[in-house]
Amino acid sequence: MRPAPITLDRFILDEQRSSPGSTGELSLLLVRLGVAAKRIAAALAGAGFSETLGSAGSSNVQGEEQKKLDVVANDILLETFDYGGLVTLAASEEMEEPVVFGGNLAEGRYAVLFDPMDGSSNIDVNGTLGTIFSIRRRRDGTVADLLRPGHEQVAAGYFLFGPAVLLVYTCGDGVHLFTLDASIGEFLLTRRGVRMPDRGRGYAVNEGRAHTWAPSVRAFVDHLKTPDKGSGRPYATRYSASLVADVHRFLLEGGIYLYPADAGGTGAGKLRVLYECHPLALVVEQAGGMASTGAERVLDVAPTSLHERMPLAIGSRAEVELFDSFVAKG
Ligand code: AFP
Repeated sequence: MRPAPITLDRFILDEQRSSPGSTGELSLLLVRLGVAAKRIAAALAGAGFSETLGSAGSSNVQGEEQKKLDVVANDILLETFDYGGLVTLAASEEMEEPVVFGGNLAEGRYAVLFDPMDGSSNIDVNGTLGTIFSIRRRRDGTVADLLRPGHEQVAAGYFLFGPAVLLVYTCGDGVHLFTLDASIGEFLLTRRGVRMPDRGRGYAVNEGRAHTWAPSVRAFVDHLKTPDKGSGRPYATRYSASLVADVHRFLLEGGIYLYPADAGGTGAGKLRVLYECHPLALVVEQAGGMASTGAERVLDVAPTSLHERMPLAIGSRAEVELFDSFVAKG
């Protein structure tokens, strides 16, 4: 007889049983995130005929255009956390202020941060998209609970909406990958304890913005493109306009994703510390990779405001260390 597939809920329950002192609340939250992933996947699949493609006619706190599906996914996630006494506070890239779940105030042990629809320029062209989430302990139930270094995350992960729907997460003891089996409507374990290759052959960066980068960043990217058989160069460009999609590729194949600071601007880059960088940094580190600002480990950064941005270099150890050495040389 073939072994029974391991569903997401079975996997999470087994993990819970093997961690002494666990209350089961985090398990429940992860199972609920699995349901949210299916709901968002259904909304994406039906967007072409339910008139949810295109702009919502509004902009988020950063002044970026909101797509209707940014709003739909944001609402689905808020509904996911709004009951059952698990989550006190939720903040997202799409909302100016965090939402406090009044009904959960007494018991909710967690605060959740998320980017509901990462890569939203891909929505209207049927490109790959993702949702990123970060789970933290609730402390005093205020925004200060969220402005903490990334290494304090209890769990983090993402959904990837590509040819298949994937759920990837870590609770700080390895990275596990699940694939949605649409025929039964369940996520099934496809890889336990994912390990990222130490080195890759690909890089992802928006080179159209090279004129805004510091000379050291340009020198690094030029280095990757300069042929040298011995060290596997030139690298291949792999940029999809979705951070989740690119990071997922490098998680499996090795390589580096970069969104450098705009040297002449704020020096902060585009990506949000809390909704994008911290959660993906935890996943990648747990798989043996690295995430750096060029000068600092991403997980050691504590932002001072909710929507703060940072430069990001994330991927295999060899390429991120090399990037850091280029930045250090100046
Ligand atoms: P959106 O979700 O607003 O499209 O941003 C996506 C993103 O944060 C990240 O997923 C991409 O890698 C990056 O921004 C794309 O930004 P550029 O359009 O500047 O290349």
